[in-house]
Amino acid sequence: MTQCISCNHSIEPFISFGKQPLGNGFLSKPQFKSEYFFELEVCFCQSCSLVQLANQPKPEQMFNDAYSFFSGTSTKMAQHFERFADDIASRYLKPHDPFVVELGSNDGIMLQHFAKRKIRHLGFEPSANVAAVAQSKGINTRCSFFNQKHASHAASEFGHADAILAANVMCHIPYLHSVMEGMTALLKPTGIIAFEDPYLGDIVTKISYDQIYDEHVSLFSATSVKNLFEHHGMELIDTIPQPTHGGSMRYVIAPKGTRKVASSVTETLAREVANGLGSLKTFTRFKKSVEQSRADLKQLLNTFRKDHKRVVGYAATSKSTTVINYCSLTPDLIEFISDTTPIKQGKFSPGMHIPVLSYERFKENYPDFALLFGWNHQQEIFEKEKEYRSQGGQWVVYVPRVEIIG
Ligand code: DWN
Ligand code: SAH
Repeated sequence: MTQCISCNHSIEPFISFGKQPLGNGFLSKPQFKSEYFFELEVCFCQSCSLVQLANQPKPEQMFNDAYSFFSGTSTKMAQHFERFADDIASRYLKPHDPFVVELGSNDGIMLQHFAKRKIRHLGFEPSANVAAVAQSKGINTRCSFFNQKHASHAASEFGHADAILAANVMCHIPYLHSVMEGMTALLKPTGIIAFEDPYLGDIVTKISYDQIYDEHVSLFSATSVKNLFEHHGMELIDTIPQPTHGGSMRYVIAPKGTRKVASSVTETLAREVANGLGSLKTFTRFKKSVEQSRADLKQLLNTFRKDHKRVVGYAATSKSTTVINYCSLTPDLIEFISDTTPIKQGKFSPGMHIPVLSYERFKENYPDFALLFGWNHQQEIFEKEKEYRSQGGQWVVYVPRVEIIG
């Protein structure tokens, strides 16, 4: 891609992470030989300010019947989605027979709260194995990608939606205009769209470059979201920062002129200008900080190896794939990665092939250092792992900087 997926303007590359495998491409030994790699390069659009990948694997390569991320693996995220659903229900749903649609509803972590209240709902979830979990809980889930065609079919089958929701999904979809057309066809004239994604502002300040991997084709800011939706007669009416995924932003959108625009929108847009999120220079500086972060992490892990310390990765996140491959973290630096997701256990990490083992393996034999790949869940994990620390175990984090937490 050399043109912006939002506005078609030409785009400027500013960092490459080199050849990278699929972020969630956990694999077994016989699959090593045929592993897929692509160049993970990131570009900036000077016209609409969207930060985006230059290339992305095909959606079906990433989202299929063996998708390895199940939303329900974090209890704090489960609470977050309950609050998200409550907020939408109280602020935007009419008392009479409302209808809610969610894109990327995964295992039903959010829609279950509408289902419980007997609110009509529909999830679009292309990854069949996670969709099946939602279906087994009685949540109406269509196993397909959301696009213009499927949205129009849903509108004729179920009627128009009062709210269209998405969490950590919009940033995954390259065919933005098909999604926009689908949303406008499906939404009631009085309806709203609310979606949240990792926020570009946080990624830049925290140097959380691991939010960049195959699935995340866009890194949104309020400016780029506003520009995208304006093309389709929609208006950004609220921006609400979220602590999830290391710093996210919830965007609320409505057909132009139908609702009051909150003062947060002007404030967020102004802050983005002040923080240089519309300037290529910011991203060339970001590249330097990313390189420094890599050097610091490698140096620390090399010292541990020299001192014969045991290092284990904690949580085989999709994000860890970028860090592991960009920093060349080989299995001699990290003994294994502990993860609670059964589908990942017994497999190997994408690219560097570090074994992924069960959480019990971590508990049975604490390492000297645990490298926190699930840094966005730090609070939840530190609460759970008090015992590890009390026995002298130490954490290594790399966001916002490489440091040891004893
Ligand atoms: O955008 C995306 C977000 C929503 O989820 C997707 N593209 C994929 C995925 O990203 P991720 O894998 O980086 O998400 P998390 O939530 O940071 O990490 C989830 C992984 O961490 C799971 O494999 C489970 C594991 N985990 C663990 O082993 N112990 C998580 C917690 C909280 C734990 O205590
Ligand atoms: N909303 C959940 C899941 C996020 S992971 C959460 O925040 O925890 C991203 C999800 O989007 C995956 O379940 C993936 O299968 C789904 N997805 C990817 N492309 C999609 C598309 N075009 N339409 C709907 N869902 C999509």
